[in-house]
Amino acid sequence: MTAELSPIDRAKYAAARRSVDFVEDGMKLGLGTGSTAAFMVRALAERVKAEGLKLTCVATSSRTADLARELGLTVVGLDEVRWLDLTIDGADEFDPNLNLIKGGGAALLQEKIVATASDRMIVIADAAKAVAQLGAFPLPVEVVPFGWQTTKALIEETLYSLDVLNRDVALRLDQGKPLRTDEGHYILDLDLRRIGNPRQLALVLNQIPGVVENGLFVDICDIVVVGNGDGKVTVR
Ligand code: ABF
Repeated sequence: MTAELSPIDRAKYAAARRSVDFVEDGMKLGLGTGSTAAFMVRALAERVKAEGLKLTCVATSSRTADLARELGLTVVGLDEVRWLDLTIDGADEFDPNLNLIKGGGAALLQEKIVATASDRMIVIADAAKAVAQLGAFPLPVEVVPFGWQTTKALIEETLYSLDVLNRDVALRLDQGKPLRTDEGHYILDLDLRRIGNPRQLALVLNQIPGVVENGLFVDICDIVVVGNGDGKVTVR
């Protein structure tokens, strides 16, 4: 299978396959969103078929739910299980403290709800996602459609006042038509370059009226499974 994959997809595939080793029979499992998570869902479905595992899964997006059901996995709503043993999901960046930027796939709200409602969260990622400091990847911020341009201006003004944003960077906030999420919300991308205090920024952003959630995952991830282009995997 991996022969025809690009090096980055080989890395994602390797991390995804290794993460499935953490799944035990009878688990209630959160399924992430993105291309690495899709490799994981496929590997999980193979293992369920081969070993007859009994799993109850909760998806973090409609596209993950569709893929999982198509592959024969049992997918239920989060409220049906209330709490999960484990969530496995991708990320856009992870730092040495296992804090994450997520949301490049516009699924951050359901991803954060599901990951938080889990005993453990495992992130699967190719090695390029490892950073010394979060922020090179534009930070996704989910806002309600009502007055979203005003919310964007509020975000800019708030971050200017905290010196988190310098005025030339903010002009790059305009990313054209925002992405719509499963909930019909919009995703804005904050091009911050570096985030000195992810915990503070996450709290500040979510206080701004109109902001639903942001892509900073602080103190949520327990383990990162990192895949490399040669197929080797490290677990941190
Ligand atoms: C999802 O996976 C998103 O939160 C994150 O942006 C994305 C990473 O995508 P990929 O695995 O395709 O690199 O969890």
